[in-house]
Amino acid sequence: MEKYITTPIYYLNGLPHIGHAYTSILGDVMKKFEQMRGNNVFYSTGTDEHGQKNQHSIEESGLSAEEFLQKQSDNFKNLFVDLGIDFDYFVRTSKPEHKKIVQEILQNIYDRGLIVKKSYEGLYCEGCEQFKKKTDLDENGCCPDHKVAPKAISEENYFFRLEPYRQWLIEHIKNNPDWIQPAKFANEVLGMLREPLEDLCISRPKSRVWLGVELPFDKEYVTYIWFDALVNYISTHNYGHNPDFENIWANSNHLIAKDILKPHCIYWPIMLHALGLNPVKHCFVHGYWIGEGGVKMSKSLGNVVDPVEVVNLLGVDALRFYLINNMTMTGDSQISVDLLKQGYKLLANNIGNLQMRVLKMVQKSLEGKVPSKSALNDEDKKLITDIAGRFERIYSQEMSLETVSELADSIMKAGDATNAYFAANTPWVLAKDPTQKGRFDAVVYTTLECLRLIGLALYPLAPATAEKIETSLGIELNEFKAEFKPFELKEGSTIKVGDPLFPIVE
Ligand code: ME8
Repeated sequence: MEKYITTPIYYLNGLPHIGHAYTSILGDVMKKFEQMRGNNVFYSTGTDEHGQKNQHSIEESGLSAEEFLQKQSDNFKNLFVDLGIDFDYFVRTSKPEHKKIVQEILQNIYDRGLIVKKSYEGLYCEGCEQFKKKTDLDENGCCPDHKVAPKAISEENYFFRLEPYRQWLIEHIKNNPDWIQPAKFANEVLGMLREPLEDLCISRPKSRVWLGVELPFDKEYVTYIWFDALVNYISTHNYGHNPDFENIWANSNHLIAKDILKPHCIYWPIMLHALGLNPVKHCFVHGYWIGEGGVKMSKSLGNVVDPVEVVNLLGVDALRFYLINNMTMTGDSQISVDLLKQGYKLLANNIGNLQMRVLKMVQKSLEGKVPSKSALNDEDKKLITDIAGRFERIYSQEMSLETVSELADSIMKAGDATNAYFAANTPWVLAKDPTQKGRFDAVVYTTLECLRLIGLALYPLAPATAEKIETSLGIELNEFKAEFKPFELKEGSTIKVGDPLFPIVE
């Protein structure tokens, strides 16, 4: 089956940070997870290159719009490549192919009388690129996310009516409980749908915003950034010109954080419905990374986690693993360089240590060859089949936030169980006693076989480490598949002791 995974497309007014890195890593983890299950996946991520916020940054930069957008977009793309993210398409909304489809969609709904022009007064938050109601603001009259008072704006604009679709959307949420996951976010959307929906302002006069897609029916205006940006999910597959489009869309999955729930779960499904398309199949919503101690990350507090710094210090795989293992499903999650270092140490002490100890033993006492499995006892077999069974069960499920987090957790648990088994069976004592040769072989085989299964399961989260583990066991894998058949490690294969998986860092 072909699956389609998307991330938000990110604004270019700053450098990519840990939050952007997380969602795009999550998409890659889900892609690899599904590929291991035998599915084809098309994965897109990218940058949102229009709107007032980007426009102000261009004006401040002294660069031309094209130069600025290229430079900033490359920062995201290069970081994602460095993080091992295997995207199939990098969205840039400044591409002509995308702009053309935005205009075709606008013309379509305009011709069908779904857009009206009227004058409007409202409070605009540039940070959110959204109009705000007074009830959306905090006690100081500021946007709760950006802590800035929105600007009063009065102008003539084009509007798309959302209210006629409200009841349909409520029914869709109720009839499709796995659409918005976790369910608490579906409830949040249902809460937003309790009140009538205001018309969505879909234009901006060029006198105020010049960075955008021109309205096809009025050259004095550009398209509202959200209307333009959301279309990326279908322009990527050449909507309106691709006979295979509906098949791809039928298995689509959005990954977003809670900050952009409303555009994705209210504006976007209604836009799609107006076009005669179904909403995305699943919308996975995650919480926010916040600084240690529960404070918001901010430059002034000096607690912003820079993904490039973390990669230089701890490597890509430790960052990927930490992010997937530590995002809680229930709320926000804390992150700092210190917490990441602790996560790194846990990995080093668990999987890193297990691999090094057992391989050194094979090198020293078994001439570097995988020993026989002929004398495995019930305890050995149970450890192996339990670990294989747990991974098998996880990989039998479809990808979701819960599945990938459960995967990370089960890898740590399998590592703990194997380390405990190794310590309890004292193979270094058995090695010295020739009468215990059968037992020694069985303990070492069991440990190696558990390590093989752990390496296989680890691939989506830490691909380079997974490859190193398999190679160290003498296995040449061209492709990682979710096949957790136990006792597959071949007797007599030559192991390779390489560098530690997670070397000590200062
Ligand atoms: O909203 N923790 O772009 P954006 C976790 N262009 N994830 C975070 C995060 C944090 N602290 N900060 C950001 C936009 N993210 C629009 C999207 S889509 C059609 C248009 C991630 O640059 C998370 O995925 O503000 C969040 O939803 C997204 O970045 C917002 O990125």
